[in-house]
Amino acid sequence: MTLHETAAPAAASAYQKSVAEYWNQEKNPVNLRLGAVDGFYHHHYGIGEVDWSVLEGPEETREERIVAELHRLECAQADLLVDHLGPLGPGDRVLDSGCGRGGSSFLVHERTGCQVDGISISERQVAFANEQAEQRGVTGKVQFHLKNMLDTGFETGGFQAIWNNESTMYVDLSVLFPEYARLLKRGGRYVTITGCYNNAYGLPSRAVSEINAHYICDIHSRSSYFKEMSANRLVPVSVVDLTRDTIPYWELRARSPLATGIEDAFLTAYKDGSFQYLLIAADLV
Ligand code: GPP
Ligand code: MG
Repeated sequence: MTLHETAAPAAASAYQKSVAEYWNQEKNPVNLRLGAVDGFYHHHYGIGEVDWSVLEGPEETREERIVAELHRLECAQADLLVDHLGPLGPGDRVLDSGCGRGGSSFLVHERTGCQVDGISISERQVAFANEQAEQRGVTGKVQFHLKNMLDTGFETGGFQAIWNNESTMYVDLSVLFPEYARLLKRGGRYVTITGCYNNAYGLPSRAVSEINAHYICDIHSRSSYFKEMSANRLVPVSVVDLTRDTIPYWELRARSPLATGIEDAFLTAYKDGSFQYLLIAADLV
């Protein structure tokens, strides 16, 4: 592996330190209980129709059924993202930027056999994900690093694909995309699934601001993605509005014992049109 380690710490600014601290402390059952279903620990939301029958049946196993159903919807979201990464094989290297506990990285490796590097500014997430890699026997094929996605120190042109699964709202896109234009091979693929505020509607609504405060993030406008991509040789090949597909996940989560308190803000923002859940896939030209 060729790495040019950066001298700067992964979390350099006061803002980045507060984000790292949030994720170092985070132990939400809605993430840990879902991950324990099959060992894919995700930090993103779900898509697809809910099987509402999970709320019926024996009371003692109700929570277990809800956990499995929320996890199924989150896995469907990850599968959709991987579907957009383009053809990948064991000879390819890919980057999971903002990897969380590594769920998407392991899925990509399992589906394609490619070498995966995941990066996070949270020491705990990186340690958790590397522990998972060891348990799965894929150390050396799937590796996690304490790194800042704005300044990774990885070699130029080494990656066939890069993705952000709900992590671009923690960084300035005008700094992020030049780094991706450097890291990707020419013709390589970038995919993001993200929540963005709908600036056809106006500035961020109160519900969007609540989401920002909850996660210490800064949700970008829809147009900023396209503006910053086109400024950095990233040409969209697919744009999928997943807003309608993610609402059922939030409806079920709001009615589950694993709700964290942010469910109503998501439902309000998605339903009033001020917020959109988008997949954007782009090629580096
Ligand atoms: C979910 O992580 C994603 C984020 C925190 C980034 C914000 C995403 C937006 C679309 C605005 P998680 O799975 O750790 O969150 P939770 O604990 O709420 O399930
Ligand atoms: Mg979650």
